[in-house]
Amino acid sequence: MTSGIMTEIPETHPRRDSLILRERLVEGFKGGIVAPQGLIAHGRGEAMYYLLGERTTKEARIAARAAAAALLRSERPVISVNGNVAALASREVIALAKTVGARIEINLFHRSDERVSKIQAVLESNGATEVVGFFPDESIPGLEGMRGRCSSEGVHSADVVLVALEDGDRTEALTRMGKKVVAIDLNPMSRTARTADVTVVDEVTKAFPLISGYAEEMLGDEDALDNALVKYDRAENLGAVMKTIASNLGLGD
Ligand code: PTJ
Repeated sequence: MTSGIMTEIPETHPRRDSLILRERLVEGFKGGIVAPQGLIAHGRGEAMYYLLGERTTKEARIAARAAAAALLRSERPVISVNGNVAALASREVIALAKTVGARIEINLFHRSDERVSKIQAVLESNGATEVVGFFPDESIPGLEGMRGRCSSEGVHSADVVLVALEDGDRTEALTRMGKKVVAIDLNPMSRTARTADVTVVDEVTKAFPLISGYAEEMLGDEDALDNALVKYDRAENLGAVMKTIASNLGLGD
């Protein structure tokens, strides 16, 4: 869903990749997919990405391996999608869902039926088949209003939920429900990053293909799955990410 007036970005522009993501979000906003607040949330992500050196760190790779293993070991994995994720990474979400056999649930912080159906249309036009979320018939205890609604066939009955650009309240509520949470979040200090069982600190368009790649590589290899999970320690991983940021800021150890 585009308005067809995307700003042309020169091939040679040094910040081309970043500008393309901005354009996708602006298009998503104009098309009613992205909430206005989503544009601000992206700015926060951009700032964190800049501090990380705008690259995929070794820690993100270790976490992405563990994320892939958690999803492959799951009986009922669900990928939760919001407006920003749909605008930036619909195809990447669908590819991962197919690889690990996950359902996709649309879960919005600023929910409206209109936005849910637009996001569903975008996902389906990109090949998604099992999208739930339009009729949320269950609740996430501790989250009030529409924000706390979810689908019985999706998040409510999932054992592992992947969230990206997620609000800390929902991440905490999901872990209280006993879900294993895999998060993609560029801010290693966010509540989501510090609450999820596995946190991949990377840009969402990079993180999804990274997790998919590891999932394909480890499919059916139980030793590799064990190894990926044993090698990951969230506190240690986030600590190392913080050190990278400190070093990029010239703060040393
Ligand atoms: O579509 P809705 O209604 O569900 O609303 C979604 C937003 C994004 C508005 C909502 O979830 C929100 O307000 O998110 P927060 O609390 O601002 O959290 C967003 C987190 O994602 C922050 O920690 C950002 O650093 C991080 N982030 C932003 N852009 C990216 C990102 N992480 C990975 N990739 C990004 N492109």
